[in-house]
Amino acid sequence: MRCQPVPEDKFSFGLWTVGWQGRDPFGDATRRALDPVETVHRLAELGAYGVTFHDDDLIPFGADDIRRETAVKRFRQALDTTGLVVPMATTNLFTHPVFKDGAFTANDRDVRRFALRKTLRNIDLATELGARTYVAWGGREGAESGAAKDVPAALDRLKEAFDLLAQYVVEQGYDLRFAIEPKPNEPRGDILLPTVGHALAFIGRLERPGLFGVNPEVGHEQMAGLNVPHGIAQALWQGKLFHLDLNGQSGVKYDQDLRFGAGDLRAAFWLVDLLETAGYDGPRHFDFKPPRTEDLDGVWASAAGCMRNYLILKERAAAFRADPAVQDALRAARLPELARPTAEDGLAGLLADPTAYETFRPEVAGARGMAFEQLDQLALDHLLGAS
Ligand code: XLS
Ligand code: MN
Ligand code: MN
Repeated sequence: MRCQPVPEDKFSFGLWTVGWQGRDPFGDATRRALDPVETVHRLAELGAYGVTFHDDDLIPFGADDIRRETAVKRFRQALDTTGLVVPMATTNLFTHPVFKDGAFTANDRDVRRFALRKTLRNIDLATELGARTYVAWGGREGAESGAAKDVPAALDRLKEAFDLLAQYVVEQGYDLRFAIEPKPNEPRGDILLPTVGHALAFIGRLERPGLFGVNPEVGHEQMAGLNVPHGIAQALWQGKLFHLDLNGQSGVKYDQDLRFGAGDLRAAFWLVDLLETAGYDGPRHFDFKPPRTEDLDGVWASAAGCMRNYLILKERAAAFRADPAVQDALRAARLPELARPTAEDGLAGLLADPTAYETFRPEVAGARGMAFEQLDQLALDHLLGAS
């Protein structure tokens, strides 16, 4: 089994992931800050192909033009030296106190206008560095109390913001698409567009829906108690999986951002199986936080673990699909039948078919076993390395 990542695997990491210093609501930083240049070199050594960033990860908020240019130049040099690419970038619209009531949906109009300008500025940098996807996570677009946010008005403002961003991209001739990242809560009590489903429905109301897809994060869907492979399967089915954030989460609790494979391992297995069989060819992007118990050695071990676990699960999922016993079990579970249209004879054929109703025997169909347990046990055997 190959556990050593190579650039063709398309593994990418955010600067803010390995760079997280371990500051949480109850404790101070446990690690020093990482220089983005150091991060680029370490990620390349580990076998990643890409690095992503928020504007403020690279250029400190409020930096003057000279500091900005220096930071970008050093970063670009590190990319050139290592061959790492920047497939995606995003905006920090949540750390500075100015965004305490949100950015594109802040009640204060001046804050909304500033948020748009901050985003447009970073879109220029993102495209300069070669990014083709721009992630939009509305971390503070939400509320803690009922009357504080007029939700329909906030959705109008969110639509307005995305329509303006898309207009800018088209007018500049940029080859860039937006991926909206849903999350149910944290840091706000409730966040707008809390799940993949909400985001997909919202995209349909935008002026240029073709430029918008989703960036589902494993843990975010699980924070809402949802089945993440199912959500991602629907995004793929709708042609909207523009990017994704892989990580680990143990059930409905705070956003753990564990390394990929930690937390709900079965969900990780089915997700890798889906991505590898459904033709997704985008980056396998890790958005995780090495726990604050770790020193920098632990940080890099954790990053390597994300990629290693993906590769192991990819091998296990492929072995599951290739196993003749699994193929028999899939037939026994009648998966090929699900792929067959229900009424290829059309509505008229369906209405004229007595076997569909008049002579159909529900008690016989109801008594048929589905053979799912045998199939699932085969999956578990493969996941556990027992086959
Ligand atoms: C936070 C989000 C964030 C986005 C990018 O929960 O996952 O890191 O991915 O802003
Ligand atoms: Mn998260
Ligand atoms: Mn994320």
